[in-house]
Amino acid sequence: MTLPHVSNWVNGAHASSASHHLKVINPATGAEIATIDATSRETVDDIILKSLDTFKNGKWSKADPSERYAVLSKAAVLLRARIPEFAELETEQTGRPIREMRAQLGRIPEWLEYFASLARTHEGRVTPFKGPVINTLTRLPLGVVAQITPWNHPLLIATKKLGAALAAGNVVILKPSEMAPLSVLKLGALFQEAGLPDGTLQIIGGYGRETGKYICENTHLAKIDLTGGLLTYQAIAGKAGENMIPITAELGGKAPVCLFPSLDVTYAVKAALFASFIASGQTCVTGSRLLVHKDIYEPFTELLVKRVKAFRVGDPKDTKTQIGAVISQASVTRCTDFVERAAKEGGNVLCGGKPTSVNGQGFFFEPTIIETTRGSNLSCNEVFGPVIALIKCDSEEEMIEVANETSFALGASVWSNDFNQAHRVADKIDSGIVWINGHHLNDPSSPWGGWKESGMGKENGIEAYESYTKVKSTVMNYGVQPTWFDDEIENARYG
Ligand code: TXE
Repeated sequence: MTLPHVSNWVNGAHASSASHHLKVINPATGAEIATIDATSRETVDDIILKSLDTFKNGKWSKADPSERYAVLSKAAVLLRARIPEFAELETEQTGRPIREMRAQLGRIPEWLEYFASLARTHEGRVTPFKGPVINTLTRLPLGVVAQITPWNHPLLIATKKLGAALAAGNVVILKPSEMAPLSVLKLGALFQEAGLPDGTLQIIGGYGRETGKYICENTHLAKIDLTGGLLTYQAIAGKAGENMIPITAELGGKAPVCLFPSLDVTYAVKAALFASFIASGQTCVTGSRLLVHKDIYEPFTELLVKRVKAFRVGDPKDTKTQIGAVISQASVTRCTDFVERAAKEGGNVLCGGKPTSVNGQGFFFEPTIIETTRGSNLSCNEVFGPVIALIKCDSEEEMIEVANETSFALGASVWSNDFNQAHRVADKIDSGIVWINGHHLNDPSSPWGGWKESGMGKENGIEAYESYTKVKSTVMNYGVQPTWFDDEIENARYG
């Protein structure tokens, strides 16, 4: 059977197929579902050079903000109308349950609406410059920017990044993950229908270590926006540094979920399930460390294990399925390795712990809870799968210490009915995002990004929009005389 091939989207059309292809696999069945281009360095360089011309011609980079608003708003309408189709495709290429994909995708047009509104309403500034001088600050687009996106939320992350970059007037080179590129490759035609000038959004397929690397090494880029692993950041940072290309990096995490005794135990367990097992634990903010106060630890653990054992692991296309596949065989192996090492370190596997399958196929891993101690491998390192560390803490102080003792600092949640305690703890947690009595909550207006090895810079919000602009300072003098070199002038102003 010949697989459908989806070529790059370049200059407003699907380009003719590249000489090398790569296969996209449905992780829930192991079946090959499509091929995409494995784009060569030569083609990447050519596309970026043409994109530079597109940026310079000003059709989008100098378009009136009201025009950018109109295009992005229309793209939101078009996207909203196609959510059911996109949700099915996301499920097919990621193995995530259809109920998750419908819920997640239902909100992504909001990102385009938000950034459309920012394009239309964002204002420059006038500084309090001394004297008869007016200083205006205006924001200009950066140029040709690269966006390197992952497989776990293919459309959400691409839409977040695109919204900000396009609203600000940039030309975008978008490289989706080779593991789940199909939905993102469909965005080109959608934005074209919305009125985006051809060549403003270029979507390029390929392996990260090849095509991704070629893109990030190109000297014409004005910014790189990566969501991916620390190793990927480290692989691109050197060259980008040499080329003076700034990077926004949204990397991994090891989010603590701090559960205090003022909580009803049933509620605390529901909180933990939600924090830990969305996307089979494959999100950067997965609540991968359950830090539970000793006063509720026993009943909490008993109920938690009961609920996790009852999860419906199954075919992601089935609306009843709660836990789908993980992305690849490599991910299954990684989960297995973490479980084995945790057991060797004295961890207690309370449930799960093994690879599994659905209808005898696919890459699945049993939802797993391992009782462990602070400082263990599982407590400190990211699994990016459904293997969750459970840690008993004796006090509020200990919980804060444990929460802060990994090299990551992206997301964290604090669950307590004691208002003062919730704020006190949230205040002391070292993390880019802290939720109180919530987890995973996300909004286009709310800056999203971590510190330490979780990355730098923000997605979402005015911060993301501004990170796709450069500031121009225009200083208009209406009174300072250029008398500096005149003879014997007192109090002449120089600066
Ligand atoms: O990401 P990769 P992977 C983290 C998480 C996870 C780890 C590995 O910690 O365990 O990353 O996941 C492209 N030059 N997150 O292997 O490889 C690649 O093609 C340029 C966190 O899937 O970093 C893809 O488009 N590009 C995260 C993108 O980088 C390169 C979501 C991400 O892939 C490249 C996913 C290179 N040398 C993973 N190598 C989150 N924050 O949600 C790879 N790429």
